[in-house]
Formats: sequence, structure tokens, C-alpha cells
Amino acid sequence: MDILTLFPEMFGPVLGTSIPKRAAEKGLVSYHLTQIRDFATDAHLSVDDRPFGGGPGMVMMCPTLFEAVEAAEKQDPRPATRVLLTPQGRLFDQDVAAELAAKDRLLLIAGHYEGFDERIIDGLSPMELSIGDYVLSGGELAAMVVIDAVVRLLPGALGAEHGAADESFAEGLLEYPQYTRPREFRGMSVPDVLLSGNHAAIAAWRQQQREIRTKQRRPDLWQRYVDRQKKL
Ligand code: 9D3
Repeated sequence: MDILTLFPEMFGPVLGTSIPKRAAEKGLVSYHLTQIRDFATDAHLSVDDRPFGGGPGMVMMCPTLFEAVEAAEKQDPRPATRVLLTPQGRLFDQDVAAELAAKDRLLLIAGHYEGFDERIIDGLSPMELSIGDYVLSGGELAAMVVIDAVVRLLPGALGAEHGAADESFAEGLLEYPQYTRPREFRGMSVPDVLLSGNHAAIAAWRQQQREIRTKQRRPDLWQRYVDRQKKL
């Protein structure tokens, strides 16, 4: 997995922790960071410039980024699926994560600008991804979100128990409420059914809770769930 960025130092702590770190140690993935600025060709090491036609902010320019992409891609003969993090992109979700997890090789491009020269999109034909409708300061955190979600889907990245839990989200319902010790805390108790030892009753209660929560909190997910159940 290649990551092209102006802030490679942001990625170390995330990729060096928890599941992304374990996946690399197991050889399921390797991370290659490229500093885009290393490929600047002018005296000022420019990676951006003012927009033609005027307007606010700066635009990431073509020459530096194309050089960086080509240099990174040369390091490995496998063709890379290019991913550009941009507010204009397709909304990233678990289905996109699964699509990306199935690719041989990914190359992520994180910018830190108002925009990209459109010829970057035309010339590199990346998949454009947004992680949601809110404004970040750059694409770096979005790239880390994508990496984390994708890496945990690589076969062997998780323990068996975790893998099953992720599938229940992919199934389309929110999780049921969870409780652990103590049985009583500041006047708040645990639902009796969870202490009953009646596994069928517990499963039924949990399923009911998942449905209630999804209906109330995520009508969009609920609609998708209902439509899918109809088809099956
Ligand atoms: C004035 C219009 N702004 C778009 C809402 C400009 C702008 C602000 C911030 C353009 C880019 C950015 C930096 N954001 C990203 O690069 C980004 C992002 C995001 O802000 N939200 C969700 N997903 C993503 S992916 C990359």
C-alpha cells in the first residue's frame, strides 16, 4: 500500500498501532510513504499554485504529483488501484472498503489543498473517495480512515471473534446494547434477561434491540435492511 502525502509524519503513529501494525507484522500489507514535495521540480519546491481564473485557496499542481505517483508505482511491478481523497469523491462505506480490500495493490493520494488540478483526475484516473460530509483540513485523516477500514478486512488481520462481529455490521443493523461487571453501578442495573442464562431469550432480546435502534437512529440503514430481507 502506497501513501502519497505532504505530511508523512502523521501516518506513523496510526500505522504503527493496533491492527494496522499487526497486519504489517504478519506480512498481510506493507506501507510505503512518499513525500510528494520530494518530487518538486522548481527552486521553491512548489506542490501547489493559485487557481487559474482566480478564487480562494491553492490548487495541487500536476507535475509534482505525477512524478511522485510514477516513482512510487515503479517500486513494484503490480499495477496499483489509485485512490484520491477528496470531498468530491464517492462516499466511503463498508462496501467500498471490501472492494478495496480485494485489490492487489492500493496507492492513496492525500492532498492538503482546496483542490486538485482537474488534469490530475483526468490523467491518473483515480477512484475519488470522500469519508463524509464534513470539512477536514486535508486528505490525510481520510486516508487513514480508509487504510484502517481496509486493512482489518484482509484475511488474517483479525482474530476469529472480531471478524464475526464486523460481519454483523456488514449485515446492516446497529449493535445491541452491551453490559459487563459490575451488575449494579450507581443505581443502574443490567437487563435481567442477560443474567438469565437463557441463550435463546438473550438472542431474541439482542435482535429486537438491534432492530429498534436501527429504526430509531438510522432510518437509512433500516430501509436498506428491510429491502434486503425482502429479496432473500
Ligand atoms: C470551499 C470548499 N471546500 C470543500 C468543502 C474546500 C475544501 C476544504 C477542505 C477542500 C478540501 C478540503 C480538505 N479535505 C479533504 O481533502 C478531504 C475530505 C474532507 O474534507 N471531508 C471528507 N472527506 C474528505 S477526503 C479528503
